[in-house]
Amino acid sequence: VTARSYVLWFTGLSGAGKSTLANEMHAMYQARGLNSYVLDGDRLRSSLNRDLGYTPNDRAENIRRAGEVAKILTEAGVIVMAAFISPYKRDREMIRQMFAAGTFIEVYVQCPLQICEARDPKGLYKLARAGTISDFTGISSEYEAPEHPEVVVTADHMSIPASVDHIVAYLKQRRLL
Ligand code: GGZ
Repeated sequence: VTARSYVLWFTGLSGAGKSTLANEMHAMYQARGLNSYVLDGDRLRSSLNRDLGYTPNDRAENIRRAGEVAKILTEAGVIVMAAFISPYKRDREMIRQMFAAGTFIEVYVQCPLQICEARDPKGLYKLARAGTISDFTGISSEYEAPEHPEVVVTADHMSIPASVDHIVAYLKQRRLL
């Protein structure tokens, strides 16, 4: 029996751990023989969305296209992990509307700005503070935290395996796994 497909939509600041978590979830699905795919903002921005920047309008379009791709993949039976900052509530709600009820699962990867900035895996926060990068989320561009996400992982308190377990427990309770 094939499980109903769905999208796990990871939202959070740069450096919060969205991509890492998405990739760990992918490994978990693989181990269970389930077909899943990671759609990553960073990756799409060098391909499908390479014409887009970081203005609110460009982010909206980035998220819209990502949502359409996620939709196509779920229609093909693939479980999708989408990892995008997706800072605006309006854009996330727009994507949610594209999916059948219960098949869009918003996962808030919550991590204080100070910790993301201390991690600064790509040195982008430093560049943003210096003004070299403009419209940087958390520094010079807004992040609207989700009010009613299906799942919250606190990236600064939970280990990666604990975060995966937490999402898995949610999916099991929903009978999606
Ligand atoms: C935010 C930026 C910016 C600005 C470059 N603001 O952590 P990363 O580096 O690897 O991933 C981030 C990625 C953000 O792309 P998304 O498609 O997820 O953003 S959104 O959902 O808001 O459309 C970050 C890098 O691009 N990056 N400049 N100004 N992140």
